[in-house]
Amino acid sequence: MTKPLEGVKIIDFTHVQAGPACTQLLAWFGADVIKVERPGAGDVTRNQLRDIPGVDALYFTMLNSNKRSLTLDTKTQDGKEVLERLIQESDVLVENFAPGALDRMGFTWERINELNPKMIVASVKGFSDGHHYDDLKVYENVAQCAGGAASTTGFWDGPPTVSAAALGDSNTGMHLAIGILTALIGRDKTGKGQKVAVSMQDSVINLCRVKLRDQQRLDRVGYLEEYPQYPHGEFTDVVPRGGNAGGGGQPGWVLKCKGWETDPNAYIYFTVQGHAWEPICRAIGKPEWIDDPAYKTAEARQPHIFDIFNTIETWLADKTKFEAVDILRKFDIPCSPVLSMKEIANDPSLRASGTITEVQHKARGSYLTVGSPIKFSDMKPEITGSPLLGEHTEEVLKGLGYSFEQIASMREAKVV
Ligand code: CAO
Repeated sequence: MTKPLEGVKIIDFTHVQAGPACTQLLAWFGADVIKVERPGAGDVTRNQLRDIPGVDALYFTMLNSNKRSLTLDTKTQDGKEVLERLIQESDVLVENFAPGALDRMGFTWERINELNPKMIVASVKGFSDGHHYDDLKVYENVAQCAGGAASTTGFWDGPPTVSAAALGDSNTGMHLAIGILTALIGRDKTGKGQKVAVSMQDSVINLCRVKLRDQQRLDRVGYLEEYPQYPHGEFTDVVPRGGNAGGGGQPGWVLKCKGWETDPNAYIYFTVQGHAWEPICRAIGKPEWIDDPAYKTAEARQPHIFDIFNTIETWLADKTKFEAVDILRKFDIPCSPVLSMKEIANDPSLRASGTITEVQHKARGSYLTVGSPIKFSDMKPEITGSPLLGEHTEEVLKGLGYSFEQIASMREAKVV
């Protein structure tokens, strides 16, 4: 099956998570992604949090599938020449070095554009160009704090909290992938490459859009009716942390199910959808609430919404989270069990759809990874194992016209 990005050649100058998540996605869809790594060392995640001594860590294998690996010291003269040849025949260069690193290496946008005017140069940085923090190095949690996620996540009586979801890293990589694909379509029309830049702060802010909505509502009316602080608690002039409240007009909360005393994930998320009040009452055995003026409307319910949640928890006490959802789904109530990573890893539906997939790796054997969350009617991305460090160095250099002797001498000089 031909994949849509076949024929697109990508120089993958990325490391850690934000950049690799982007190029991995493009590789799944058919792009030839050549990961350029320092000889002898490679992407730092190859060594981070290893579970098998001497074998690439899962941090690396789960973010670098379907790629080729070229080792190259791009600070040497020979290494720069190899990179120049690669640039001349590639479509996209993706990087997420610290600010200025590519320029210091001698590959400014102007130089790359001179070598290949059709080249798209895509970058992830912590903060956008010109921002007063644009010199900072940034990792995931730094971005979550800078992007408004941490100040609005957690409970009101606790500190700002970061999410386990990679809002700063993988999310930024997904934004960058959209930017690259847009630039590729643009290039079809203009024949010219361009620079595409995404900052981690901006990508987090993009996902915190509803919190900026809330700040403006708070500025205007002084309270936020869907937050647990309303109507009994206090609001200041900044959006507070709302615990597990729903972010829209539908109140919701994480509720205890049977076994919560010993199982940290014996919970469901329960949503009180306004127009579904009647089925909710029927589902939880409270038909008398349907027409009770104290419960009938969302406004009437809000002052005692936590009493309502407590009543639902009483109903849930003898049901596992899966049993509860099986009952509630019949009443069309938006809900889900709180799933542990173990449950996700073994979920038959996720295995069948390819969202969780088992991949073979030359040194580690099989491992689980997250496959494509994007499903196509005409393509099923096949996820292959990540490359060993420098596995494709010779193949790539030969493709660039280097002879066996030249490659051997570069190896000798530790250029590759
Ligand atoms: N050959 C020779 N040199 C290479 C090379 C290669 N193949 N690959 C990288 N290098 C060099 C870089 O040129 C840089 O050299 P200089 O500092 O002398 O210019 C050096 O290696 C280190 O790069 P770095 O500063 O990017 O790496 P770091 O570990 O110090 O910082 C990080 C890591 C992630 C904080 C930083 O890269 C960064 O802020 N990136 C942008 C934001 C980002 O993507 N963060 C997400 C990371 S995922 O959590």
